[in-house]
Amino acid sequence: MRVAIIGAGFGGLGAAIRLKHRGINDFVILERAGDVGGTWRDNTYPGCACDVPSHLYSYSFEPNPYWPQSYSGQSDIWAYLRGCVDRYGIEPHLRRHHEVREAAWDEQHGRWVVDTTGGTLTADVLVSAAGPLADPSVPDLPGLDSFAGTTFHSARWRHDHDLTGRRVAVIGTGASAIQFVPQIASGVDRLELFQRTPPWILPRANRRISALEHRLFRAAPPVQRLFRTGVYLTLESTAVGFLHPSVMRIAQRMAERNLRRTIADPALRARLTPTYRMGCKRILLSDTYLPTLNRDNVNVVTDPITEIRTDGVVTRTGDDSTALHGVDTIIFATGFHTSDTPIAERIRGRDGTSLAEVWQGSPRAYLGTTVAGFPNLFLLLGPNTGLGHSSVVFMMEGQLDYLMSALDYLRANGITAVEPTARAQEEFVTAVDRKMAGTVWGRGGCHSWYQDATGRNAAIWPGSTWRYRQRVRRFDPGAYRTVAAK
Ligand code: N01
Repeated sequence: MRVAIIGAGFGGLGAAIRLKHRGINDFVILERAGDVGGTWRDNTYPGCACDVPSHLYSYSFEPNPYWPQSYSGQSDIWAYLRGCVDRYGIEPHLRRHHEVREAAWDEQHGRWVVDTTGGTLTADVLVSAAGPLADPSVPDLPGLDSFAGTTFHSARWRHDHDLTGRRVAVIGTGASAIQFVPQIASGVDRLELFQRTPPWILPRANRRISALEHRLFRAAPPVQRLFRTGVYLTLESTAVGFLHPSVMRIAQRMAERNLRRTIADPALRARLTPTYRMGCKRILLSDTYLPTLNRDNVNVVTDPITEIRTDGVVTRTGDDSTALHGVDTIIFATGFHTSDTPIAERIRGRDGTSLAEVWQGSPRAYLGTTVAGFPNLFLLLGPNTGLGHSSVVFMMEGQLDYLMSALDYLRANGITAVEPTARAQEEFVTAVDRKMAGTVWGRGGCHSWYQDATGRNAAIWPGSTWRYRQRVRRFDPGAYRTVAAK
């Protein structure tokens, strides 16, 4: 059995390691870039770090006793992933600079034909670990091409462009912006921060992990496992708030107090106060973002952007006139192509139709992992497997359990291919939607990247992670149509 994995980030490397554990060595990882790491390779903006505690945001089968901080930075996480490549002997399976141009199911031979920039190959099973937050999204603002200065997206930081003394526009105030704005504000001449919707922000409470703890975790792995379980249970208990919006009001009051304590100017505070219920967009953690907005050289602009001119960003002011915010650099912190991820246009199923064509802007999958019409395709962090409260690595490991169990089933029963029935998939999606309706993410809460083109929340798993892990613990052939080997 040959497996092709798309992407060498957390998901793809995790799949590779689990395949090796299972004794399956005939696999390749197709990586479009020159190195592994996925989002932790690409996002190098100042202050980039994980907002999930490191001991949980790492593989359960590869604990790292030496995480330097409770919320580790990009370089430590990237180093951890590269270390996994060495420790598990993944290098021979890696195909760098192999961007998938098309992966099409060949019904006649019962296999995937994968066309990449480095050549064509075939595989029995295709695992897409391309990542839900891999392709930066830059809004199509009128006049953007005419801008005379420098523009870039936060996920493609231009380290060759010194920001010292510059007039900088930052567009967007999500998880990325709140991490780098405090890092750059003191060095720039002026920072114009364009906020469309204010985020809810809670204190981050990061801390350095002591040398004593490192020694303890190294010497006694069960202690580290216990610690990880403690972190997991703490985060998992916050799920109650997301599932029952009334409980979330307590956290909302904490965030309001945080805002009152930090921002003295009532006009600025009003602009920074969200008007939607907490949790329906990602809750952000920072101790430095709000204080930075008090700086004299930082201006929070809440008027809508109408166009970009050669010398700056134009907004429509309250009295219906316009204002030009003169800048020489524009940084887009405007998120990613999520429900319209490019890889979906490149994966073609049994009848030649692409995932994007089937989904029509509204991604759906059985257990967020397999898709009707796409035999032997497994998605890691597919639709409705993202989280607002805990570690997606935990969810992804559940999907890897499911994948391994499915491969066992194929091998043990001489089956060429499995594909979920349309009915099983629809029932799963309906159950997810029903559950979602009562949560903080239900329709009508707020607009966020969690929603797809139809307004459906296609990103979040609306339940406990434990429940999801139970669902994907074992492959369930009853939900599948199977094709026996010829
Ligand atoms: O992107 P976002 P991000 N005009 O989509 C605004 C993960 N992550 O890169 O809210 C003006 O959250 C948009 O405004 P609005 C994490 O899962 C994790 O910051 O849509 N503004 C918003 O303010 C996160 O959720 C870590 O009204 C426009 C911002 O741009 C996900 O990545 C760290 C606009 C986009 O925010 C994405 O975060 C960083 C327009 N046309 C990121 N279009 C960790 O710590 C968009 N915006 C693990």
